[in-house]
Amino acid sequence: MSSILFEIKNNIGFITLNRPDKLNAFNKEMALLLQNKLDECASLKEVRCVYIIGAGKGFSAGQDLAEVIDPAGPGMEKILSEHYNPIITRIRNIPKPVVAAVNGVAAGAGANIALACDVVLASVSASFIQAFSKIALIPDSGGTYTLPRLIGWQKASALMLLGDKIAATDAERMGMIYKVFEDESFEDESKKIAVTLAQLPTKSLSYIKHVLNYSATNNLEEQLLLEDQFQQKAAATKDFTEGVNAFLEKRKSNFTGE
Ligand code: T3D
Repeated sequence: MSSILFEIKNNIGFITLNRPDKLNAFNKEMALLLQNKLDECASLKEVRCVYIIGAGKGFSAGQDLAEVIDPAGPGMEKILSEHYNPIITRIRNIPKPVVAAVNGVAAGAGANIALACDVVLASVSASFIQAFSKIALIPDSGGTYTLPRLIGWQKASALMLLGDKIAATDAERMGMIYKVFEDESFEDESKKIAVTLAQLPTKSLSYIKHVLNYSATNNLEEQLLLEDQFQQKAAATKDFTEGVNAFLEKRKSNFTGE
């Protein structure tokens, strides 16, 4: 069985992290396959949204710790540069929305991969752990960039130093994630959000994502210029014409993603 399952349905690329016996901890194969599937989603026009979930009861427990000490393993010096960093840059740069459907525990790199996604949803029994300090590592996979921007410096600092487990409902309250759903309805509700995203004007969504990527580092003037530039591009899409016509004709828009 592959460590990543993949199917395309309703214009959504469904990616399942599939090492349920290890709470979907990442080994080299799974990290490289995830990169590969994200590339496939980026290049296929029919994919207008990406949805990532874990198989079984967890989302992902981060790095497979058995692999780290395996002499035949990839080696500590390569794990970030070749496994996780390319996953995070792909998630941030793919010109389509990426949904993290956090169905259970998300720890270490597993948590920070989820938090790098555009819309983070969780089941009520899910949890988030910056587990790194517990094994004398530092947060990676963009965690030191993403988490303070999501929940503020103080909370991020405490969570990273202490490695506390945060329940999904607390994560939602802190602004770490978007929404929590009951366990029983989680897959249905999270997939509904992916379906909605896949029917929205994909190019404009990619421009929103691009402009947001810069908001953490740009000053206001730079950000206003970027908005101006990308608003021109959005206004030149077919979907903008369709959106305005649909509004004036009092009908539902039929966006094609162009
Ligand atoms: O080079 C580098 O390493 C740099 C990269 C770092 C990136 C990172 O992600 S570092 C952080 C790595 N992750 C962790 O430290 C988390 C380790 N796991 C846990 O603390 C706990 O498993 C959880 C809190 C996530 C969940 O606890 P619980 O009680 O629900 O489950 P469990 O019983 O601990 O785990 C179930 C099984 O999954 C178990 O296997 P077994 O005993 O049934 O055969 C456990 O060993 C396995 N598992 C869980 N996490 C990992 C793992 N196996 C390998 N690696 C793991 N990370």
